[in-house]
Amino acid sequence: MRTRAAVAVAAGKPLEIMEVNLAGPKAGEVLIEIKATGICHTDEFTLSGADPEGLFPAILGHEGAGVVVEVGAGVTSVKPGDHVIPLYTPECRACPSCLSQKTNLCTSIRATQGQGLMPDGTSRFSTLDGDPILHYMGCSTFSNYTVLPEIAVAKVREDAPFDKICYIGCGVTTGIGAVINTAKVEIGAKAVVFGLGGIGLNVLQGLRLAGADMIIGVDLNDDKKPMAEHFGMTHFINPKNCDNVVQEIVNLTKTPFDQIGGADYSFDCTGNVKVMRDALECTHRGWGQSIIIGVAPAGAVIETRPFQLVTGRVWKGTAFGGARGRTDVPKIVDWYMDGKIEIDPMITHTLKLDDINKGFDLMHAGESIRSVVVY
Ligand code: NAD
Ligand code: AHE
Ligand code: ZN
Repeated sequence: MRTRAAVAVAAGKPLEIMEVNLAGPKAGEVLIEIKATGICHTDEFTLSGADPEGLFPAILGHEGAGVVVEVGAGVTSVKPGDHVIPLYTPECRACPSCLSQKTNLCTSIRATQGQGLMPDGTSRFSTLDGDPILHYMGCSTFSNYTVLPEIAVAKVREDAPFDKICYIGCGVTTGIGAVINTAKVEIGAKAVVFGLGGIGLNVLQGLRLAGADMIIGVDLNDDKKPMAEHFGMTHFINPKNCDNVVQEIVNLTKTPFDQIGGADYSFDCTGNVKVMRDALECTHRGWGQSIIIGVAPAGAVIETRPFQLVTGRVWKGTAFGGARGRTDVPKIVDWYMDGKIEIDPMITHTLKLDDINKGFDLMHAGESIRSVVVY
């Protein structure tokens, strides 16, 4: 079949909207009509050329929602008409990682996914001249129709709006999951969130759900403050107005009883390795945990004095918020539909596919939280 897609033709170039060929689903695969997709900072990261795994030409996008149109041989868990959210972290329930119950990082198709290919080592997308176009993160939601492995779709309820729940395909689940699954934040905790964008705001609402007492937000952009307060931030620091962010956080978290100070938990949602260091070093001696969510460019490394870890701080990372997609994503859709979590205010812009590059411009200008493309 033919479908319209935004194609990343080369690093640093705007996406090109064009008709492409899409081959039907092979065994174990499903054809999905994407109804809506968010634009995540990770799409920008790959398009910019900073991603060591970035390959071109490719169809980016990994934060979608849509409807199953056709299933390949042997597919049993979804059928045409089912509403689904594509999963860049699949859940096969059979690989060593899934069976370990220690990680959400299913490894069954990771190698081909990183090469922009379906599990059989080929692409379903091609130009009208027949040249292959690569998949991205196994999802390619910047195409109106796409093919995914069955193990990489979460079936969700049919009354949930596509233009909101697409965000659960990455940002919402990543932010809330980092708090609940990875950090396991407890009631009364003091936490710091670095970067108050599409991920950071979801960390904030995760912290509010978990019952944190003090929620400090850090961002270079003062305009992020009102929305962050709406999602539970209790204190704001702009590093531009402060000599030493780490010391400021230590001071804020001190009490008459605890003169050491430091956050119980911190979260990096910037992808900046200097910020990651501050995020670790502002946590409490003896028990502070810092969770890296941000994705850093090729070649970037994190550093700190080992003494920071010797004295009990823990550095952790999280992908997709530690969520097991087929199991957890339908529950998060229920949380949204039941009003336990909010999504609507974070979707600041809704665009047509033809205007998708505007979504990247808005992100660069710091004017959007999430832009969503509706097909
Ligand atoms: P975003 O652009 O919406 O937000 C980033 C925020 O960080 C902005 O508000 C910006 O002003 C702020 N910021 C930038 N530099 C800063 C600094 N030095 N100090 C303080 N604030 C700073 O991006 P997003 O969609 O929220 O994504 C955030 C990061 O998370 C990206 O690196 C993205 O690739 C990554 N990410 C990771 C996962 C995962 O599974 N680990 C999932 C989604 C996104
Ligand atoms: N390809 C990059 C790493 C990108 C990355 O870390 N991706 C996250 C999801 S970001 C979603 O917005 C992830 O899931 N990582 C686990 C994995 O297996 O990719 C690089 O540095 O090579
Ligand atoms: Zn993402």
